[in-house]
Amino acid sequence: MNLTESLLHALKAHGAHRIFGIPGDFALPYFRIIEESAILPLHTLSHEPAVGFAADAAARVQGGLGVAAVTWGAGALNLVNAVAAAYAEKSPVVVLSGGPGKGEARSGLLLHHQAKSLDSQYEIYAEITCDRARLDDVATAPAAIARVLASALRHSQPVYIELPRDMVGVPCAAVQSEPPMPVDEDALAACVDELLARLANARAPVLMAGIEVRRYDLEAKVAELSRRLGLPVVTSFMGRGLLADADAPLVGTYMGVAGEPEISRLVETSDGLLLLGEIVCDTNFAVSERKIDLRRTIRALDGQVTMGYHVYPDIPLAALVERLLARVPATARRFDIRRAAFPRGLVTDDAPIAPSDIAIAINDLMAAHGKLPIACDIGDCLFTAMDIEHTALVAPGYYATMGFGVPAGLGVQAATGQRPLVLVGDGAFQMTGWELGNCARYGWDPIVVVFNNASWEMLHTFQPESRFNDLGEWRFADAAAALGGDGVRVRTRRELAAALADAHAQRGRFQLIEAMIPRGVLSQTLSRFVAGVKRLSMPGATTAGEGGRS
Ligand code: TPW
Ligand code: MG
Repeated sequence: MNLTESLLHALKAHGAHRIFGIPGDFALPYFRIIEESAILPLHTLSHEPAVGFAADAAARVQGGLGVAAVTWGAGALNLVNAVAAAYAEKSPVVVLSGGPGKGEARSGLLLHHQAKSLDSQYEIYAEITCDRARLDDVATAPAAIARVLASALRHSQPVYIELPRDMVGVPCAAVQSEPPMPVDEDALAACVDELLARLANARAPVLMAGIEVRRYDLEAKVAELSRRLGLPVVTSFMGRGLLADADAPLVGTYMGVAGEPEISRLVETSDGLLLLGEIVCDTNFAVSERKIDLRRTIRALDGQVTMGYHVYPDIPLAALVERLLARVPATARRFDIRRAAFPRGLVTDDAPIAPSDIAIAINDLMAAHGKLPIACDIGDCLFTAMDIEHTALVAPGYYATMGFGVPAGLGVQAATGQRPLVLVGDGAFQMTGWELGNCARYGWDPIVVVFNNASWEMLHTFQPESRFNDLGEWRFADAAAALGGDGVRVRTRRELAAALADAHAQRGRFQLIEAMIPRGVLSQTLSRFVAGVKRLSMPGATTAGEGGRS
């Protein structure tokens, strides 16, 4: 076995199912071994950001590890934003990068793709990964691989592995996985005691499920726990899509002033808010009407549990949830949760399309034909998604990078085999929509809805006086056939409903629906979100809706 095969077997053993990548000369040797060994399938895409987003989404929906394989310098540095997104949102993406061989490092010449020094890339990645290794010694490589992959799974964050190009074929021992980290049972017991006592003393406890619940594959267990504890469950904006198919008393999504008032009241007046795996960030909490006093919450995140001023370090979320389940007896307790109904029944007339019409049309489609997983970009499409039935959703809800939606949809379909629905704005589609051209080679056939308002509308809403947020009106639907799919541009609600039905009926080619939305027409959630952000955190700014538009 050579070094690359040893690495590929270890990736597979740690839960990697496929590799997304783009080669280069520093990467050709290890890409050859990826292809010829066939240990993991390889999907090449067109631009490295998409490689990162697809690998991230695959890890989010399937669990295990996502793998993004690139060349040194131009490739790996193109991937940085996607890996930063995965770091922030805790998606375990393994970055594989080729690298200069040892001899080349001593040549005295600057190497192509070199930024500042031969170590620049490694150091840049130190900032956005939780562990790293350069495999320049076969004696230590197996242990280094084991350590790095264990770190990725333990922290649910990206890691970086560099393969010097003269090392990839060198004979190498197999990787022995690291044993799981032991948990201090006494600390765990004390933590669970205190947590249950706090919940028992609370008048109105609430469980907020965050993304770590999904990352550590705990959805069914957390659903069971919430039933046993009799806790109503909400997700954050970022956690939307969690527990969509679990039997949990899920009330809905907390979005402060942007969301449903009843859910906001439930969360903001709770005296026992249990934040399980929730990233405490501004998109989740900055728009609270009544500021949530975090000292009064119970937080389990990043392998530690915090209650008031008590911190229990080294308590993995999985161990906490399992111990809670062991302590809380199973009851047949059932309680009614009033969940707001999502809008259905699109009026199929000749009125122009508003974002909320797209949500209704999708709810109608899923009611008729079953749910589809959604990959969503940032922009009004993500706020619109809050009006769509609970279904599996991947989206950059916190890091908020544009360009995620289309490649994430490809990652979802590659990983799950399910046909995804991609929701994306025209601005974001300009960034990575081109990746749809890769669908034909792999048999992927996502349904893509482009919210085309010829605008960076979300930015326009924050700063209506600026004209630079107006975009050209690109004809995206016309480009679909050239990329191997079918495209249609729709302007009315009647056309929208028909286009969705047609797209659903057509399998085997990607289906692009370009929904033309008049500038300035927003989803209600985005309008309330922007107004809330301005009122609560940008005092003095003009409010949404002010300012003219030509
Ligand atoms: C990689 C900043 C946040 S939202 C937005 C921008 C430019 C406009 C999105 O336009 P789009 O959607 O896609 O047409 P909509 O509904 O607002 O019209 N660069 C990156 N990520 C982010 N978030 C930005 C810039 C931004
Ligand atoms: Mg737009």
